[in-house]
Amino acid sequence: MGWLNLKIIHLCLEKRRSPTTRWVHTTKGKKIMYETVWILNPISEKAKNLSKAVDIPVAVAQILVNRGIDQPDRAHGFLHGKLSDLHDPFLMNGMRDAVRRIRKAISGQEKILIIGDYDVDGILSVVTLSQALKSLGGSVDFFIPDRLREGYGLKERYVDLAEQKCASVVISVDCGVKAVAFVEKARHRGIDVIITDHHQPGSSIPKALAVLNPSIPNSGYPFKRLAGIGVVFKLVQALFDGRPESSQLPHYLKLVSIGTVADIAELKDENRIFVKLGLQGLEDVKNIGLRTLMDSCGIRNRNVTVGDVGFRIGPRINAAGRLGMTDLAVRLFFSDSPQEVDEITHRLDTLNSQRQKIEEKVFNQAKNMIERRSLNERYKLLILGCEEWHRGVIGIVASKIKDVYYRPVILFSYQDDKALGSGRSISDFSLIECLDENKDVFHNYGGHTMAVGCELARESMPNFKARINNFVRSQITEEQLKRKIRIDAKIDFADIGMDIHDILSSLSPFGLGNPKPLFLTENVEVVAPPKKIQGKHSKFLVQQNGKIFESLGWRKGSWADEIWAGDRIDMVYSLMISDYLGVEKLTLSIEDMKRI
Ligand SMILES: [Mn+2]
Repeated sequence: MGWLNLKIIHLCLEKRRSPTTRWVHTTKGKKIMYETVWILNPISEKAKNLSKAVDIPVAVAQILVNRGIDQPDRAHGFLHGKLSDLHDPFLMNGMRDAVRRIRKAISGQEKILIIGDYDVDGILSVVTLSQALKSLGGSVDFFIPDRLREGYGLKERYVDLAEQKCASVVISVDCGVKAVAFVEKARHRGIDVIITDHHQPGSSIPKALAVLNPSIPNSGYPFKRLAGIGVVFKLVQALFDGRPESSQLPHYLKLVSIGTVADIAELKDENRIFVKLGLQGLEDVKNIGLRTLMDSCGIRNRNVTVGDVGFRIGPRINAAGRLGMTDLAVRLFFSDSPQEVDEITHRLDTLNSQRQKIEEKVFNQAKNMIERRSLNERYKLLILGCEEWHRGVIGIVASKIKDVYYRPVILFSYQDDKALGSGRSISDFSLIECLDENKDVFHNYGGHTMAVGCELARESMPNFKARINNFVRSQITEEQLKRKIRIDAKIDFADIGMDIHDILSSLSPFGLGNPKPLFLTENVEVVAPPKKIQGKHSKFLVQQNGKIFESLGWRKGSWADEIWAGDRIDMVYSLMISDYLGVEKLTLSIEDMKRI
Protein backbone atom coordinates (compact mmCIF):
# COMPACT_ATOMS: atom_id res chain seq x y z
CA MET A 1 0.00 0.00 0.00
CA GLY A 2 2.79 2.38 0.96
CA TRP A 3 4.54 1.54 -2.25
CA LEU A 4 1.46 2.41 -4.28
CA ASN A 5 1.12 5.79 -2.60
CA LEU A 6 4.73 6.64 -3.17
CA LYS A 7 4.48 5.70 -6.79
CA ILE A 8 1.45 7.90 -7.28
CA ILE A 9 3.00 10.90 -5.54
CA HIS A 10 6.12 10.51 -7.63
CA LEU A 11 4.03 10.36 -10.76
CA CYS A 12 2.13 13.47 -9.74
CA LEU A 13 5.33 15.49 -9.39
CA GLU A 14 6.69 14.13 -12.60
CA LYS A 15 3.53 15.01 -14.49
CA ARG A 16 3.60 18.55 -13.17
CA ARG A 17 7.09 18.94 -14.55
CA SER A 18 6.44 17.38 -17.93
CA PRO A 19 3.28 18.85 -19.38
CA THR A 20 1.98 17.73 -22.74
CA THR A 21 2.14 20.31 -25.45
CA ARG A 22 -0.10 20.63 -28.41
CA TRP A 23 0.48 22.64 -31.55
CA VAL A 24 -2.50 24.49 -32.90
CA HIS A 25 -2.48 25.73 -36.48
CA THR A 26 -3.65 29.30 -36.84
CA THR A 27 -5.09 30.84 -40.00
CA LYS A 28 -1.71 32.31 -40.92
CA GLY A 29 -0.14 28.89 -40.66
CA LYS A 30 1.80 30.03 -37.61
CA LYS A 31 1.88 27.62 -34.72
CA ILE A 32 1.01 28.56 -31.18
CA MET A 33 1.93 26.30 -28.32
CA TYR A 34 -0.57 25.42 -25.67
CA GLU A 35 0.35 23.58 -22.58
CA THR A 36 -1.82 21.10 -20.79
CA VAL A 37 -0.84 20.20 -17.26
CA TRP A 38 -1.89 16.79 -15.96
CA ILE A 39 -2.61 16.86 -12.26
CA LEU A 40 -3.08 13.57 -10.49
CA ASN A 41 -4.31 13.52 -6.93
CA PRO A 42 -2.71 10.74 -4.89
CA ILE A 43 -5.01 8.43 -2.96
CA SER A 44 -5.40 10.32 0.31
CA GLU A 45 -5.97 9.37 3.95
CA LYS A 46 -9.28 11.21 3.68
CA ALA A 47 -10.36 8.91 0.86
CA LYS A 48 -9.44 5.82 2.85
CA ASN A 49 -11.37 7.06 5.88
CA LEU A 50 -14.36 8.04 3.78
CA SER A 51 -14.32 4.67 2.06
CA LYS A 52 -14.65 2.93 5.45
CA ALA A 53 -17.22 5.36 6.88
CA VAL A 54 -19.64 5.21 3.94
CA ASP A 55 -18.74 1.71 2.74
CA ILE A 56 -17.74 2.55 -0.81
CA PRO A 57 -14.68 1.52 -2.86
CA VAL A 58 -11.58 3.64 -2.22
CA ALA A 59 -11.54 4.78 -5.87
CA VAL A 60 -15.07 6.20 -5.50
CA ALA A 61 -14.13 7.82 -2.20
CA GLN A 62 -11.13 9.44 -3.88
CA ILE A 63 -13.33 10.77 -6.69
CA LEU A 64 -15.61 12.34 -4.05
CA VAL A 65 -12.65 13.81 -2.13
CA ASN A 66 -11.37 15.29 -5.41
CA ARG A 67 -14.71 17.10 -5.68
CA GLY A 68 -14.40 18.54 -2.20
CA ILE A 69 -16.71 15.99 -0.57
CA ASP A 70 -14.76 14.48 2.32
CA GLN A 71 -17.28 14.27 5.17
CA PRO A 72 -19.36 11.06 5.54
CA ASP A 73 -22.72 12.88 5.81
CA ARG A 74 -22.03 14.95 2.70
CA ALA A 75 -20.82 11.89 0.80
CA HIS A 76 -23.95 10.02 1.80
CA GLY A 77 -26.08 12.98 0.67
CA PHE A 78 -24.18 13.11 -2.62
CA LEU A 79 -24.69 9.43 -3.37
CA HIS A 80 -28.21 8.96 -2.01
CA GLY A 81 -29.80 12.45 -1.80
CA LYS A 82 -33.63 12.47 -1.92
CA LEU A 83 -36.34 15.12 -2.04
CA SER A 84 -36.70 14.88 1.74
CA ASP A 85 -33.01 15.84 2.12
CA LEU A 86 -33.55 19.31 0.66
CA HIS A 87 -32.89 22.23 3.01
CA ASP A 88 -35.76 23.89 4.85
CA PRO A 89 -36.84 26.78 2.57
CA PHE A 90 -37.61 28.94 5.62
CA LEU A 91 -33.88 29.08 6.40
CA MET A 92 -33.70 31.71 3.65
CA ASN A 93 -34.17 35.16 5.10
CA GLY A 94 -37.35 36.86 3.89
CA MET A 95 -39.12 33.59 3.08
CA ARG A 96 -41.78 33.95 5.81
CA ASP A 97 -42.59 37.52 4.76
CA ALA A 98 -42.76 36.48 1.11
CA VAL A 99 -45.08 33.55 1.82
CA ARG A 100 -47.35 35.62 4.08
CA ARG A 101 -47.72 38.37 1.45
CA ILE A 102 -48.32 35.95 -1.43
CA ARG A 103 -50.94 34.01 0.56
CA LYS A 104 -52.71 37.28 1.36
CA ALA A 105 -52.63 38.27 -2.31
CA ILE A 106 -54.10 34.92 -3.32
CA SER A 107 -56.90 35.00 -0.77
CA GLY A 108 -57.75 38.63 -1.67
CA GLN A 109 -57.62 37.89 -5.43
CA GLU A 110 -54.97 40.59 -5.91
CA LYS A 111 -53.14 40.52 -9.21
CA ILE A 112 -49.55 39.20 -8.95
CA LEU A 113 -47.11 40.17 -11.71
CA ILE A 114 -44.05 37.96 -12.25
CA ILE A 115 -41.12 39.61 -14.01
CA GLY A 116 -38.39 37.30 -15.27
CA ASP A 117 -35.19 37.20 -17.26
CA TYR A 118 -35.12 36.14 -20.93
CA ASP A 119 -32.75 33.17 -20.67
CA VAL A 120 -33.70 29.53 -19.99
CA ASP A 121 -33.35 29.96 -16.23
CA GLY A 122 -35.55 33.09 -16.28
CA ILE A 123 -38.18 31.77 -18.68
CA LEU A 124 -38.60 28.49 -16.79
CA SER A 125 -38.66 30.40 -13.49
CA VAL A 126 -41.64 32.39 -14.81
CA VAL A 127 -43.39 29.21 -15.97
CA THR A 128 -42.73 27.40 -12.67
CA LEU A 129 -43.88 30.21 -10.39
CA SER A 130 -46.95 30.97 -12.54
CA GLN A 131 -48.03 27.33 -12.41
CA ALA A 132 -47.48 27.10 -8.66
CA LEU A 133 -49.39 30.31 -7.89
CA LYS A 134 -52.23 29.32 -10.21
CA SER A 135 -52.50 25.93 -8.54
CA LEU A 136 -53.01 27.80 -5.26
CA GLY A 137 -55.78 29.88 -6.86
CA GLY A 138 -53.71 33.00 -7.54
CA SER A 139 -54.41 35.59 -10.21
CA VAL A 140 -51.13 35.77 -12.12
CA ASP A 141 -49.65 37.68 -15.04
CA PHE A 142 -46.08 37.78 -16.26
CA PHE A 143 -43.65 39.97 -18.16
CA ILE A 144 -40.30 39.04 -19.68
CA PRO A 145 -38.33 41.99 -21.09
CA ASP A 146 -37.10 41.79 -24.65
CA ARG A 147 -33.43 40.88 -24.66
CA LEU A 148 -32.65 43.10 -27.63
CA ARG A 149 -34.87 46.14 -26.92
CA GLU A 150 -34.96 46.25 -23.12
CA GLY A 151 -31.81 44.44 -22.02
CA TYR A 152 -31.12 42.74 -18.72
CA GLY A 153 -32.57 43.66 -15.33
CA LEU A 154 -35.58 45.02 -13.53
CA LYS A 155 -35.87 48.54 -14.99
CA GLU A 156 -37.56 51.38 -13.13
CA ARG A 157 -40.02 51.90 -15.97
CA TYR A 158 -41.58 48.45 -15.48
CA VAL A 159 -43.39 49.89 -12.45
CA ASP A 160 -45.70 51.66 -14.93
CA LEU A 161 -46.37 48.32 -16.56
CA ALA A 162 -47.25 46.75 -13.20
CA GLU A 163 -49.65 49.63 -12.63
CA GLN A 164 -51.26 49.22 -16.06
CA LYS A 165 -51.78 45.56 -15.30
CA CYS A 166 -53.33 46.53 -11.92
CA ALA A 167 -50.83 44.36 -10.04
CA SER A 168 -50.39 45.06 -6.34
CA VAL A 169 -47.58 42.52 -5.92
CA VAL A 170 -44.55 42.09 -8.20
CA ILE A 171 -42.30 39.03 -7.89
CA SER A 172 -39.01 39.12 -9.78
CA VAL A 173 -37.41 35.83 -10.81
CA ASP A 174 -33.75 35.32 -11.82
CA CYS A 175 -33.20 39.11 -11.63
CA GLY A 176 -33.78 42.12 -9.37
CA VAL A 177 -31.07 41.98 -6.70
CA LYS A 178 -29.73 45.32 -7.94
CA ALA A 179 -33.16 46.90 -8.67
CA VAL A 180 -32.99 49.60 -6.00
CA ALA A 181 -34.68 52.24 -8.19
CA PHE A 182 -37.48 49.90 -9.29
CA VAL A 183 -38.30 48.92 -5.72
CA GLU A 184 -38.23 52.55 -4.55
CA LYS A 185 -40.62 53.67 -7.29
CA ALA A 186 -42.93 50.69 -6.73
CA ARG A 187 -43.13 51.49 -3.05
CA HIS A 188 -44.27 55.02 -3.80
CA ARG A 189 -47.03 53.62 -5.98
CA GLY A 190 -48.14 51.19 -3.27
CA ILE A 191 -46.88 48.05 -5.02
CA ASP A 192 -45.16 45.38 -2.91
CA VAL A 193 -42.07 43.78 -4.44
CA ILE A 194 -40.67 40.35 -3.66
CA ILE A 195 -37.28 39.71 -5.24
CA THR A 196 -36.06 36.21 -6.00
CA ASP A 197 -32.61 36.12 -7.56
CA HIS A 198 -29.28 34.33 -7.40
CA HIS A 199 -26.96 36.95 -8.89
CA GLN A 200 -24.36 38.79 -6.82
CA PRO A 201 -25.75 41.93 -5.15
CA GLY A 202 -24.42 45.45 -5.74
CA SER A 203 -23.36 47.85 -2.99
CA SER A 204 -26.89 48.17 -1.63
CA ILE A 205 -29.75 45.69 -1.45
CA PRO A 206 -33.17 46.96 -2.61
CA LYS A 207 -35.60 47.67 0.24
CA ALA A 208 -38.17 45.20 -1.02
CA LEU A 209 -40.79 43.38 1.05
CA ALA A 210 -38.48 40.35 0.78
CA VAL A 211 -35.22 39.63 -1.03
CA LEU A 212 -34.78 35.89 -1.51
CA ASN A 213 -31.23 35.31 -2.70
CA PRO A 214 -28.73 32.81 -1.27
CA SER A 215 -25.85 34.97 -2.63
CA ILE A 216 -26.52 38.00 -0.45
CA PRO A 217 -24.62 38.36 2.83
CA ASN A 218 -26.60 36.95 5.76
CA SER A 219 -29.05 35.17 3.47
CA GLY A 220 -29.29 32.54 6.20
CA TYR A 221 -29.25 29.87 3.54
CA PRO A 222 -26.71 27.02 3.71
CA PHE A 223 -26.27 26.56 -0.07
CA LYS A 224 -25.23 29.56 -2.17
CA ARG A 225 -25.18 28.10 -5.69
CA LEU A 226 -28.85 27.79 -6.56
CA ALA A 227 -29.86 28.89 -10.07
CA GLY A 228 -32.65 31.47 -10.35
CA ILE A 229 -35.13 28.64 -10.78
CA GLY A 230 -33.67 26.93 -7.69
CA VAL A 231 -34.61 29.99 -5.62
CA VAL A 232 -38.09 29.94 -7.19
CA PHE A 233 -38.40 26.26 -6.28
CA LYS A 234 -37.56 27.09 -2.65
CA LEU A 235 -40.35 29.69 -2.67
CA VAL A 236 -42.76 27.13 -4.15
CA GLN A 237 -41.67 24.57 -1.55
CA ALA A 238 -42.40 27.14 1.20
CA LEU A 239 -45.78 28.10 -0.31
CA PHE A 240 -46.80 24.43 -0.56
CA ASP A 241 -45.54 23.62 2.94
CA GLY A 242 -48.14 21.67 4.91
CA ARG A 243 -50.60 21.64 1.97
CA PRO A 244 -51.75 18.86 -0.37
CA GLU A 245 -50.02 20.66 -3.27
CA SER A 246 -46.66 19.57 -1.84
CA SER A 247 -47.19 16.14 -3.41
CA GLN A 248 -46.74 17.93 -6.77
CA LEU A 249 -43.20 19.10 -5.98
CA PRO A 250 -41.45 16.24 -7.88
CA HIS A 251 -43.18 17.39 -11.10
CA TYR A 252 -41.76 20.88 -10.69
CA LEU A 253 -38.25 19.44 -10.57
CA LYS A 254 -38.35 18.66 -14.31
CA LEU A 255 -38.19 22.33 -15.25
CA VAL A 256 -35.92 23.10 -12.27
CA SER A 257 -33.40 20.58 -13.59
CA ILE A 258 -33.45 22.14 -17.09
CA GLY A 259 -33.02 25.69 -15.73
CA THR A 260 -30.25 24.65 -13.34
CA VAL A 261 -28.25 22.84 -16.03
CA ALA A 262 -28.81 25.57 -18.64
CA ASP A 263 -27.63 28.23 -16.19
CA ILE A 264 -24.47 26.16 -15.62
CA ALA A 265 -24.95 26.02 -11.87
CA GLU A 266 -22.68 23.66 -9.93
CA LEU A 267 -24.22 20.21 -9.62
CA LYS A 268 -23.57 19.93 -5.91
CA ASP A 269 -25.72 19.92 -2.78
CA GLU A 270 -29.38 20.72 -3.62
CA ASN A 271 -28.64 21.32 -7.30
CA ARG A 272 -27.52 17.72 -7.58
CA ILE A 273 -30.78 16.46 -6.05
CA PHE A 274 -32.83 18.76 -8.33
CA VAL A 275 -31.01 17.57 -11.43
CA LYS A 276 -30.82 13.90 -10.53
CA LEU A 277 -34.55 13.66 -9.76
CA GLY A 278 -35.54 16.13 -12.47
CA LEU A 279 -33.75 14.24 -15.24
CA GLN A 280 -35.41 11.00 -14.10
CA GLY A 281 -38.74 12.83 -14.25
CA LEU A 282 -38.04 13.94 -17.81
CA GLU A 283 -38.46 10.34 -18.89
CA ASP A 284 -42.18 10.69 -18.20
CA VAL A 285 -43.38 14.16 -19.15
CA LYS A 286 -47.05 15.19 -19.00
CA ASN A 287 -46.78 18.77 -20.28
CA ILE A 288 -47.55 18.57 -23.98
CA GLY A 289 -45.29 21.51 -24.85
CA LEU A 290 -42.24 20.04 -23.15
CA ARG A 291 -43.03 16.60 -24.60
CA THR A 292 -43.17 17.97 -28.14
CA LEU A 293 -39.96 19.94 -27.58
CA MET A 294 -38.18 16.78 -26.38
CA ASP A 295 -39.47 14.91 -29.43
CA SER A 296 -37.97 17.54 -31.69
CA CYS A 297 -34.65 17.12 -29.87
CA GLY A 298 -34.83 13.37 -30.51
CA ILE A 299 -34.62 12.48 -26.81
CA ARG A 300 -37.96 10.88 -26.02
CA ASN A 301 -38.12 7.40 -24.50
CA ARG A 302 -34.57 7.25 -23.24
CA ASN A 303 -32.46 8.41 -20.30
CA VAL A 304 -32.10 12.17 -20.46
CA THR A 305 -28.59 13.43 -19.64
CA VAL A 306 -27.13 16.74 -18.57
CA GLY A 307 -25.68 16.97 -22.09
CA ASP A 308 -29.14 16.58 -23.66
CA VAL A 309 -30.40 19.48 -21.56
CA GLY A 310 -27.33 21.65 -22.16
CA PHE A 311 -26.96 21.06 -25.88
CA ARG A 312 -30.46 20.25 -27.13
CA ILE A 313 -33.30 21.41 -24.88
CA GLY A 314 -31.67 24.56 -23.44
CA PRO A 315 -30.54 26.14 -26.72
CA ARG A 316 -34.01 25.74 -28.27
CA ILE A 317 -35.67 27.55 -25.35
CA ASN A 318 -32.92 30.16 -25.35
CA ALA A 319 -33.12 30.75 -29.10
CA ALA A 320 -36.47 32.52 -28.70
CA GLY A 321 -35.04 35.02 -26.21
CA ARG A 322 -31.84 35.54 -28.16
CA LEU A 323 -33.71 36.53 -31.26
CA GLY A 324 -36.32 38.65 -29.48
CA MET A 325 -39.25 36.22 -29.21
CA THR A 326 -39.28 35.10 -25.59
CA ASP A 327 -43.07 34.86 -25.41
CA LEU A 328 -42.91 31.97 -27.83
CA ALA A 329 -41.00 29.83 -25.32
CA VAL A 330 -43.39 30.67 -22.48
CA ARG A 331 -46.42 29.90 -24.63
CA LEU A 332 -44.98 26.48 -25.39
CA PHE A 333 -45.33 25.50 -21.73
CA PHE A 334 -48.77 27.03 -21.20
CA SER A 335 -50.49 25.79 -24.35
CA ASP A 336 -52.70 22.72 -24.39
CA SER A 337 -53.24 22.71 -28.14
CA PRO A 338 -51.19 20.04 -29.97
CA GLN A 339 -51.29 22.15 -33.12
CA GLU A 340 -49.97 25.26 -31.37
CA VAL A 341 -47.12 23.44 -29.61
CA ASP A 342 -46.16 21.82 -32.92
CA GLU A 343 -45.94 25.23 -34.54
CA ILE A 344 -43.98 26.72 -31.67
CA THR A 345 -41.54 23.80 -31.53
CA HIS A 346 -40.96 24.07 -35.24
CA ARG A 347 -40.37 27.81 -34.88
CA LEU A 348 -37.91 27.25 -32.00
CA ASP A 349 -36.04 24.72 -34.14
CA THR A 350 -35.72 27.25 -36.95
CA LEU A 351 -34.67 30.03 -34.58
CA ASN A 352 -32.09 27.71 -33.07
CA SER A 353 -30.58 26.90 -36.48
CA GLN A 354 -30.55 30.62 -37.31
CA ARG A 355 -28.82 31.29 -34.03
CA GLN A 356 -26.20 28.62 -34.79
CA LYS A 357 -25.40 30.26 -38.15
CA ILE A 358 -25.07 33.74 -36.63
CA GLU A 359 -22.96 32.32 -33.84
CA GLU A 360 -20.59 30.58 -36.25
CA LYS A 361 -20.12 33.79 -38.23
CA VAL A 362 -19.35 35.87 -35.12
CA PHE A 363 -17.02 33.14 -33.84
CA ASN A 364 -15.01 33.12 -37.08
CA GLN A 365 -14.80 36.92 -37.18
CA ALA A 366 -13.64 37.09 -33.57
CA LYS A 367 -11.05 34.37 -34.13
CA ASN A 368 -9.72 36.16 -37.22
CA MET A 369 -9.44 39.45 -35.31
CA ILE A 370 -7.48 37.73 -32.55
CA GLU A 371 -5.09 35.95 -34.86
CA ARG A 372 -4.53 38.82 -37.25
CA ARG A 373 -3.26 40.91 -34.36
CA SER A 374 -1.90 38.04 -32.21
CA LEU A 375 -4.07 39.32 -29.36
CA ASN A 376 -3.85 36.00 -27.54
CA GLU A 377 -0.10 36.41 -27.24
CA ARG A 378 -0.34 39.99 -26.05
CA TYR A 379 -3.25 39.97 -23.63
CA LYS A 380 -4.23 37.83 -20.68
CA LEU A 381 -7.87 38.84 -21.06
CA LEU A 382 -9.33 39.26 -24.54
CA ILE A 383 -11.63 42.21 -25.24
CA LEU A 384 -13.17 42.47 -28.72
CA GLY A 385 -16.11 44.28 -30.20
CA CYS A 386 -17.95 44.84 -33.44
CA GLU A 387 -20.99 46.78 -34.59
CA GLU A 388 -22.45 43.88 -36.51
CA TRP A 389 -22.20 41.31 -33.77
CA HIS A 390 -25.56 40.10 -32.62
CA ARG A 391 -26.10 40.79 -28.94
CA GLY A 392 -27.94 37.55 -28.48
CA VAL A 393 -24.97 35.31 -29.29
CA ILE A 394 -21.88 37.12 -27.96
CA GLY A 395 -22.07 35.22 -24.65
CA ILE A 396 -21.95 31.80 -26.31
CA VAL A 397 -19.19 32.93 -28.67
CA ALA A 398 -17.18 34.35 -25.74
CA SER A 399 -17.42 30.95 -24.13
CA LYS A 400 -16.05 29.20 -27.25
CA ILE A 401 -13.26 31.76 -27.72
CA LYS A 402 -12.32 31.22 -24.07
CA ASP A 403 -12.03 27.48 -24.72
CA VAL A 404 -9.79 28.01 -27.76
CA TYR A 405 -7.32 30.45 -26.16
CA TYR A 406 -7.87 29.45 -22.54
CA ARG A 407 -8.12 32.95 -21.08
CA PRO A 408 -11.03 35.16 -19.99
CA VAL A 409 -12.93 36.86 -22.83
CA ILE A 410 -15.37 39.79 -23.02
CA LEU A 411 -17.09 40.38 -26.36
CA PHE A 412 -19.01 43.55 -27.19
CA SER A 413 -21.76 44.45 -29.54
CA TYR A 414 -21.75 48.19 -30.33
CA GLN A 415 -25.12 49.84 -30.66
CA ASP A 416 -25.21 53.59 -31.34
CA ASP A 417 -23.19 55.10 -28.51
CA LYS A 418 -23.41 52.04 -26.27
CA ALA A 419 -21.15 49.02 -25.86
CA LEU A 420 -22.96 45.89 -24.64
CA GLY A 421 -20.67 43.16 -23.39
CA SER A 422 -20.81 39.54 -22.37
CA GLY A 423 -17.86 37.78 -20.76
CA ARG A 424 -16.78 34.26 -19.83
CA SER A 425 -13.90 33.23 -17.61
CA ILE A 426 -11.58 30.33 -16.88
CA SER A 427 -12.01 28.48 -13.61
CA ASP A 428 -9.12 30.16 -11.76
CA PHE A 429 -10.15 33.78 -12.33
CA SER A 430 -13.25 35.62 -11.10
CA LEU A 431 -14.58 37.90 -13.82
CA ILE A 432 -17.18 39.56 -11.59
CA GLU A 433 -14.46 40.61 -9.12
CA CYS A 434 -12.50 42.05 -12.03
CA LEU A 435 -15.54 44.14 -13.05
CA ASP A 436 -16.24 45.09 -9.43
CA GLU A 437 -12.76 46.59 -9.24
CA ASN A 438 -13.53 48.82 -12.23
CA LYS A 439 -17.20 49.44 -11.63
CA ASP A 440 -17.19 53.20 -12.26
CA VAL A 441 -16.69 52.55 -16.02
CA PHE A 442 -20.06 50.83 -16.42
CA HIS A 443 -23.63 52.03 -16.78
CA ASN A 444 -24.70 48.61 -15.69
CA TYR A 445 -23.09 45.23 -15.03
CA GLY A 446 -23.61 41.96 -13.21
CA GLY A 447 -22.97 38.23 -13.17
CA HIS A 448 -20.92 35.57 -11.44
CA THR A 449 -17.30 34.44 -11.29
CA MET A 450 -17.51 32.60 -14.63
CA ALA A 451 -19.96 34.76 -16.62
CA VAL A 452 -20.77 38.47 -16.71
CA GLY A 453 -22.80 40.99 -18.67
CA CYS A 454 -22.07 44.72 -18.84
CA GLU A 455 -22.98 47.95 -20.54
CA LEU A 456 -20.87 51.09 -20.97
CA ALA A 457 -20.55 54.15 -23.19
CA ARG A 458 -18.80 53.26 -26.43
CA GLU A 459 -16.45 56.20 -25.97
CA SER A 460 -15.30 54.66 -22.65
CA MET A 461 -14.02 51.53 -24.40
CA PRO A 462 -10.37 52.66 -24.68
CA ASN A 463 -10.33 53.59 -21.00
CA PHE A 464 -12.08 50.32 -20.11
CA LYS A 465 -9.56 48.23 -22.08
CA ALA A 466 -6.58 50.05 -20.57
CA ARG A 467 -7.87 49.60 -17.04
CA ILE A 468 -8.83 45.96 -17.41
CA ASN A 469 -5.51 45.11 -19.09
CA ASN A 470 -3.66 46.87 -16.33
CA PHE A 471 -5.68 45.04 -13.70
CA VAL A 472 -5.27 41.54 -15.17
CA ARG A 473 -1.55 42.02 -15.84
CA SER A 474 -0.92 41.72 -12.11
CA GLN A 475 -3.95 39.58 -11.24
CA ILE A 476 -3.69 36.70 -13.72
CA THR A 477 -0.58 34.54 -13.50
CA GLU A 478 0.91 32.45 -16.31
CA GLU A 479 0.09 29.41 -14.20
CA GLN A 480 -3.62 30.29 -14.25
CA LEU A 481 -3.51 30.43 -18.06
CA LYS A 482 -2.38 26.83 -18.37
CA ARG A 483 -5.11 24.39 -19.24
CA LYS A 484 -5.32 21.82 -16.50
CA ILE A 485 -6.60 18.30 -16.55
CA ARG A 486 -7.42 16.96 -13.11
CA ILE A 487 -7.09 13.20 -13.06
CA ASP A 488 -9.04 11.22 -10.48
CA ALA A 489 -6.99 8.05 -10.42
CA LYS A 490 -4.26 6.14 -12.20
CA ILE A 491 -5.48 2.70 -13.15
CA ASP A 492 -4.52 -0.20 -15.39
CA PHE A 493 -6.90 -1.70 -17.91
CA ALA A 494 -6.99 -4.78 -15.67
CA ASP A 495 -8.75 -2.62 -13.02
CA ILE A 496 -11.66 -1.81 -15.34
CA GLY A 497 -14.48 -4.24 -14.64
CA MET A 498 -18.24 -4.16 -15.00
CA ASP A 499 -18.68 -2.81 -11.44
CA ILE A 500 -17.52 0.43 -13.03
CA HIS A 501 -21.10 0.71 -14.33
CA ASP A 502 -22.54 0.89 -10.79
CA ILE A 503 -19.82 3.28 -9.70
CA LEU A 504 -20.52 5.68 -12.55
CA SER A 505 -24.28 5.60 -12.11
CA SER A 506 -23.98 6.32 -8.38
CA LEU A 507 -21.82 9.38 -9.18
CA SER A 508 -23.92 10.74 -12.09
CA PRO A 509 -25.33 13.15 -13.23
CA PHE A 510 -22.09 14.81 -14.28
CA GLY A 511 -21.66 18.46 -15.08
CA LEU A 512 -20.12 21.60 -13.61
CA GLY A 513 -18.81 20.89 -10.10
CA ASN A 514 -19.07 17.16 -10.71
CA PRO A 515 -17.12 16.34 -13.86
CA LYS A 516 -16.99 12.81 -15.26
CA PRO A 517 -14.19 10.93 -13.48
CA LEU A 518 -10.95 11.01 -15.45
CA PHE A 519 -8.50 8.14 -15.33
CA LEU A 520 -4.88 7.87 -16.36
CA THR A 521 -3.47 4.69 -17.85
CA GLU A 522 0.19 4.59 -18.79
CA ASN A 523 1.98 2.65 -21.45
CA VAL A 524 -0.88 1.61 -23.67
CA GLU A 525 -0.36 0.23 -27.15
CA VAL A 526 -2.31 1.54 -30.12
CA VAL A 527 -3.47 -1.46 -32.13
CA ALA A 528 -4.91 -1.05 -35.63
CA PRO A 529 -4.60 2.30 -37.46
CA PRO A 530 -6.70 5.21 -36.09
CA LYS A 531 -9.75 6.25 -38.10
CA LYS A 532 -11.12 9.74 -38.61
CA ILE A 533 -14.87 9.96 -38.00
CA GLN A 534 -17.05 12.63 -39.68
CA GLY A 535 -13.88 14.57 -40.37
CA LYS A 536 -13.59 15.77 -36.77
CA HIS A 537 -13.40 12.84 -34.34
CA SER A 538 -10.94 9.97 -34.14
CA LYS A 539 -11.38 6.35 -33.15
CA PHE A 540 -8.80 3.67 -32.42
CA LEU A 541 -8.18 0.49 -30.49
CA VAL A 542 -5.83 0.41 -27.51
CA GLN A 543 -4.56 -2.51 -25.49
CA GLN A 544 -2.67 -3.19 -22.27
CA ASN A 545 -1.65 -6.69 -21.19
CA GLY A 546 -4.03 -8.24 -23.69
CA LYS A 547 -7.10 -6.24 -22.66
CA ILE A 548 -8.41 -4.21 -25.60
CA PHE A 549 -10.74 -1.21 -25.60
CA GLU A 550 -12.18 0.97 -28.30
CA SER A 551 -11.31 4.61 -27.69
CA LEU A 552 -12.80 7.77 -29.08
CA GLY A 553 -11.15 11.18 -29.46
CA TRP A 554 -14.14 13.51 -29.46
CA ARG A 555 -13.32 16.57 -31.63
CA LYS A 556 -9.79 15.22 -31.87
CA GLY A 557 -9.84 14.26 -35.54
CA SER A 558 -6.24 15.40 -35.99
CA TRP A 559 -5.07 12.52 -33.78
CA ALA A 560 -5.89 10.15 -36.61
CA ASP A 561 -3.00 11.77 -38.54
CA GLU A 562 -0.65 12.00 -35.56
CA ILE A 563 -0.59 8.51 -34.13
CA TRP A 564 0.04 5.13 -35.68
CA ALA A 565 -0.58 1.49 -34.95
CA GLY A 566 2.22 0.28 -32.70
CA ASP A 567 2.65 3.64 -30.91
CA ARG A 568 2.77 3.57 -27.13
CA ILE A 569 0.89 6.28 -25.29
CA ASP A 570 -0.12 7.54 -21.84
CA MET A 571 -3.77 8.46 -21.93
CA VAL A 572 -6.29 10.34 -19.82
CA TYR A 573 -9.89 9.33 -20.42
CA SER A 574 -13.39 8.97 -19.07
CA LEU A 575 -15.49 5.83 -19.42
CA MET A 576 -18.56 5.68 -21.61
CA ILE A 577 -21.07 2.88 -21.44
CA SER A 578 -23.27 2.39 -24.46
CA ASP A 579 -26.02 -0.09 -24.97
CA TYR A 580 -25.82 -1.71 -28.39
CA LEU A 581 -28.57 -4.22 -29.16
CA GLY A 582 -28.93 -5.04 -25.48
CA VAL A 583 -25.21 -5.58 -24.97
CA GLU A 584 -23.37 -3.07 -22.81
CA LYS A 585 -20.15 -1.85 -24.33
CA LEU A 586 -17.45 0.10 -22.58
CA THR A 587 -15.62 2.76 -24.61
CA LEU A 588 -12.83 5.08 -23.50
CA SER A 589 -13.41 8.73 -24.29
CA ILE A 590 -9.93 10.23 -24.52
CA GLU A 591 -9.39 13.66 -23.03
CA ASP A 592 -5.66 13.92 -23.69
CA MET A 593 -2.75 11.67 -24.55
CA LYS A 594 0.92 11.78 -25.09
CA ARG A 595 3.21 9.54 -27.05
CA ILE A 596 6.00 7.88 -25.09
MN1 LIG B 1 -29.96 32.71 -13.89
